Amino acid sequence: MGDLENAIKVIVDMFEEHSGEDSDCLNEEEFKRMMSEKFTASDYKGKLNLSDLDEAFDKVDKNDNGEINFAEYVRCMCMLMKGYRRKNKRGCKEGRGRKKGGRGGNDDED
Ligand SMILES: [Ca+2]
Ligand SMILES: [Ca+2]
Repeated sequence: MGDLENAIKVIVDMFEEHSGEDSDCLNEEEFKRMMSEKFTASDYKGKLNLSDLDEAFDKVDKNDNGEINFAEYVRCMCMLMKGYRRKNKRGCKEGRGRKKGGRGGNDDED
């Protein structure tokens, strides 16, 4: 399996593994358990403040229904990837200092 396929598999499987059989969602408890098991590094602080799982849950639960569905989970993974990338200061060199386009330094919103 290629690296990308493997990464996708890990992310999807992690959702399946933690969402349980009650519903195709992560409830608050399931979400918190997953985060504390899977994110041991404390430096993912770009978008999600993982030191405060209550806050993280509220942030990820976009429609405020008390559960994380797959779409919200995927968003969460995107936020973590952005945070990881920011942490490692990776990015297009050409992009640095660019002002036009309205995305300069703030890709937090979507
Ligand atoms: Ca569940
Ligand atoms: Ca939700």
